[in-house]
Amino acid sequence: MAKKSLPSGQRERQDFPRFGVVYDYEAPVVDEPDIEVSGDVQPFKIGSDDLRALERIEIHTDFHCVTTWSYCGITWSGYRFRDVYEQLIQPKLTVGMTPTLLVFRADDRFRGSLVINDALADNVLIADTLNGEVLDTKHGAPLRLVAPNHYGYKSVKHLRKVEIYESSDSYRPMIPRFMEHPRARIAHEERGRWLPGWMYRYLYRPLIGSTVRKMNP
Ligand SMILES: Nc1nc2c(c(=O)[nH]1)N[C@H]1C(S)=C(S)[C@@H](COP(=O)(O)O)O[C@H]1N2
Ligand SMILES: [Mo]
Repeated sequence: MAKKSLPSGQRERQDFPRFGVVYDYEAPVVDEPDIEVSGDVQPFKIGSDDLRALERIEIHTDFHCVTTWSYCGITWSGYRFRDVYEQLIQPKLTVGMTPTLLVFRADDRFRGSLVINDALADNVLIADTLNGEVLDTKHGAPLRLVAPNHYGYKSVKHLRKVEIYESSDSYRPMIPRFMEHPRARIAHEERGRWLPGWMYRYLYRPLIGSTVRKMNP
């Protein structure tokens, strides 16, 4: 049988560990999570009922962390971010306003950004289930962004806020700048901003084991 091909520099693992930068966080149980929208728009909230009125979709995909581990064969379900944007956000924007950058903020203080066209891709989801189970703390309860074409750091867990900006000038990434690529497309190995993609593989690989142990005690 042909060997499954992974994106450049990625290695498959058999488990799907909790991973990331913030590890001392327990997601509170929230029955009806909402999402705040702000930035260059009058702030408002998207409620659980607003989300439920949208089409529920399911995607089958692999997950690729920038540190080079991949976990294959995941099913996420939730709401297509493009539907959220077109039906719930766009109508509130000032006419003539042209968003370029979206910032996603999490309850654990993590944040990530996507340029608008990447956020509106067909397979970007606000997910609330993983492999048929309600999302747990480990993988981003109660709602998480899932952006499968991008390295894991764009898939913000515990999503609380979406900020809409016309300019990306004032956005400060949470992770050090050289580790944050504005697009982070897996297909182009855009692991970070300044060094070539392959170079980050060697910087990051030694950190996987200790991070997995720290985050999955
Ligand atoms: N809120 C939040 N989202 C986050 C992170 C985090 O620390 N906090 N880490 C990111 C990174 S680097 C990765 S690889 C994935 C890991 O997702 P997982 O814990 O479901 O495996 O979450 C991303 N989203
Ligand atoms: Mo990651």
